[in-house]
Amino acid sequence: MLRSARLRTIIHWFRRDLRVSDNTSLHEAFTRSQTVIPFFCWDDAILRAPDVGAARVAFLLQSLESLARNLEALGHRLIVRRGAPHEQLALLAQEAKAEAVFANRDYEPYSRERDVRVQQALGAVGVQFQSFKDSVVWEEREVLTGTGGVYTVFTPYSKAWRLRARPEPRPRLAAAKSPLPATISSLPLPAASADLGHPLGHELFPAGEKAAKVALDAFVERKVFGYATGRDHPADDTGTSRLSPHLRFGTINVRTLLKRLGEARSRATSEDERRGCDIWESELIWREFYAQILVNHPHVAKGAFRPEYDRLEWSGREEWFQAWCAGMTGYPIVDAAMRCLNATGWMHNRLRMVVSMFLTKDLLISWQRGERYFMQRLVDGDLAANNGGWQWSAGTGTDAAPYFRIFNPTSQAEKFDADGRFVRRWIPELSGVPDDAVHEPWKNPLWLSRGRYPRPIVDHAVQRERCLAMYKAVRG
Ligand code: FAD
Ligand code: FO1
Repeated sequence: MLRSARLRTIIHWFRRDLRVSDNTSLHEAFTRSQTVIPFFCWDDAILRAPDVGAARVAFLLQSLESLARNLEALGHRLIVRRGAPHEQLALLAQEAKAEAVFANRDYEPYSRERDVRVQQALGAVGVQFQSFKDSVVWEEREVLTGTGGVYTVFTPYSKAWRLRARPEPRPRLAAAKSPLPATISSLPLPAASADLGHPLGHELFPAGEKAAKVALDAFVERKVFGYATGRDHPADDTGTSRLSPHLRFGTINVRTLLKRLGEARSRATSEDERRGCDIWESELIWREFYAQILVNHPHVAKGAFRPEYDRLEWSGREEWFQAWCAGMTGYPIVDAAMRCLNATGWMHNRLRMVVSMFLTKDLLISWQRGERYFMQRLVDGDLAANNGGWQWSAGTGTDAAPYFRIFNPTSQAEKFDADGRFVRRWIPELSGVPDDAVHEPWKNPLWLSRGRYPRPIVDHAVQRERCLAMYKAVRG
């Protein structure tokens, strides 16, 4: 009924879709009403959660500033309030005499519970709540196996995903049909993330819809063609798109990415270039894969995908965890990656794999502690992707790397940071060490005595055997 009816006033509730272009719910709210109220609610339940950190709060705040400006340029006005969303929405809907609240769906356990509360509170005051698929191309139970089951292995999932048509981006929001009454008040946006309890100790990752477009343009115009190899070199800041924070907060949508990727692929002039495009598409499919794992198997947010691995007996020491967090393990590639994360909120995918394997399989510390630390620090921290990545590395997940696949941090470093450029950028103590020793400075004690760089806190070969024994114990 709601679908065909045209309403007077609809609230579009922004959560992690902070853009005016290619936004399903916003577009629907606009076309189905005379007045759309763009709304954001500061939610203390999220802001005070233990896995939320300054990098993301600052990114969110800057993206909201840019969203507010973009809306204003179109004659719309962003309304910001603070409190429990179900209370704030019910109040605003009554105040503005809105008939409905529209939002784009999110699949995290908290979102789902929150949205049920919102629907009930709105229902109690006669306001409808409608949600839309937007952040993924295919959600929940749309890509299924031949027997109607949920895929738990990536390769067949991605094959089924690729067989389907790519959706077109939605139209950009148009100019407001009528201005919002001045009586509808809004809180000003805080000046800094510190005002929301999250002081940022480093530079801001470029945020907002325009920054997302700049990153996408730069990547699909050139770098995507070399992605097959370019994606594996952490010292190259442009080898991957760096769009993950934008996908995470919806300052750009995957439909727009796929459209631009399709155009780039048609311009490719070699098999290698087409391969680069196809591999990049696979990464976007990984994102969807983990989103549908989280929604169909929500227990992964609390434990191993394969429950037998909840019995693993992690024996790593607390001081090893502290050394890992601080980038002081004595393994240069691990330490450089962790220092980069701490100083910027960002870490390259190859390094995320290296440090997560190292924490779980060398330091024998639970993947869940690493998962939490990443969520606190990452600017793109996303429950589904982060959990999927950690469980992959720990070997406890869906497409898990088998438990006996254990990266050797030194060979990873020699392969993917051959000249030590990345390591030197983050570990000034190793600046004078020659290239052929930079990944194993302990082999020449002179290098260690010059700076204050530590010896390795564990021996990889010894820990590898311990790790195998730990996993075998629960596999019976
Ligand atoms: P590109 O290489 O340009 O890829 C394009 C997009 O595809 C990314 O922006 C991202 O949205 C998606 N993508 C790429 N790889 C993956 C992947 N393996 N899983 C899911 N989506 C992927 N990604 C997050 O977005 N948030 C996280 O919290 C997160 N935590 C991770 C933790 C671990 C332990 C590991 C191993 C990986 C994690 N990833 C996470 C996946 C991946 O590392 C990042 O998406 C990627 O580094 C982002 O860089 P980019 O935007 O330049 O990626
Ligand atoms: N969404 C909100 O609607 N309000 C917030 O105050 C808010 C803060 C926030 C902080 C860090 C972060 O990573 C995400 C944040 N989000 C916020 C977005 C959040 O991911 C979505 O609301 C999800 O739907 C929650 O599950």
